[in-house]
Amino acid sequence: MKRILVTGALGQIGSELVVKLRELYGEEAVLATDIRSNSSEAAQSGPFRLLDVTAADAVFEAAKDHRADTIIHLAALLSATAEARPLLAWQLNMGGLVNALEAARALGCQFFTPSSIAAFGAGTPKVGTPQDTLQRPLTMYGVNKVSGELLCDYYFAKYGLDTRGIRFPGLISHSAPPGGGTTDYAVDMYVEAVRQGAYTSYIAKGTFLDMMYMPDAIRAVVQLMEADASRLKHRNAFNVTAMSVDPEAIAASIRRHIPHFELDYDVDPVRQSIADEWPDAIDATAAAEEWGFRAEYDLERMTADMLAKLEEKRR
Ligand code: AKB
Repeated sequence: MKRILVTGALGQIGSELVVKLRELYGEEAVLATDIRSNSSEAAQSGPFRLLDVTAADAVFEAAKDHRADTIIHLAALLSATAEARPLLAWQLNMGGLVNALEAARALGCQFFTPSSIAAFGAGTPKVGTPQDTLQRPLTMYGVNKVSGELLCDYYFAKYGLDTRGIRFPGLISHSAPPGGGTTDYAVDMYVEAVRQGAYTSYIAKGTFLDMMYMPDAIRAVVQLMEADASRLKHRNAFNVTAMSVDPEAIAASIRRHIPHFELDYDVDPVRQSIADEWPDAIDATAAAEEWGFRAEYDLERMTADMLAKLEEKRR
């Protein structure tokens, strides 16, 4: 029987992951934690505890009190916020990670934390970005993600801690909104398409980025955590993707359901320069070979589901 502690549980990934984990392992098995509470299903459907991940003792106590055997560490600032507040990003993203790893080490927990396509950077091949390649990002978030990957590999090599991670692309979901990311434009486009039939994108036409629908991302976490360790040649962290799209491709897909949808542009130089550093389309062969992951939602299937769910919410 699993006992899971989730940090950053009320963020974009956590809100859906906690619900799924409770479905799979039981409500009481999953302790959701976050710096603040809200009325979401993740906060209300099982145990919840306020937790600031920069407080090492509090992270350890939360994991110990819950008798956790697994820590899923999600609390972090995303790329655009991290670029605006780099020192805070270092303190939260790296400080929180090392505190969560230390709690996992002390209690012998299996460990998951997400990395990102932001872990690539200048000099990384942009198309077919390999699993193992040059990683020299120029953003604070990217620096945090590469450092985090290395730190998690270190805990595996040095202490035998069962650390596992995924380099997520932009994640698209209809429940909890993302906050402070560069790929958030894609989520905003769907929301505004349903709300007002128009969207102004801060990311330029022709900027291709990997994306994935949240149900695939949630399945990926569960599948990787349950994967047979003897098959894993990599650990921190696996490339995964479902599609490579630019704003025009998403708009064209939306227009198949909302023909009058209008897209225009007012490019934000900061977020555009972050996006320009990231790959256009990554190679996810290692995830397929080592733990059998394949995304189920392509752009058209995701668009149909997103728009239907957003419409349902408006009613
Ligand atoms: C962001 O845009 O910062 C995130 C990411 C790709 O890691 N969605």
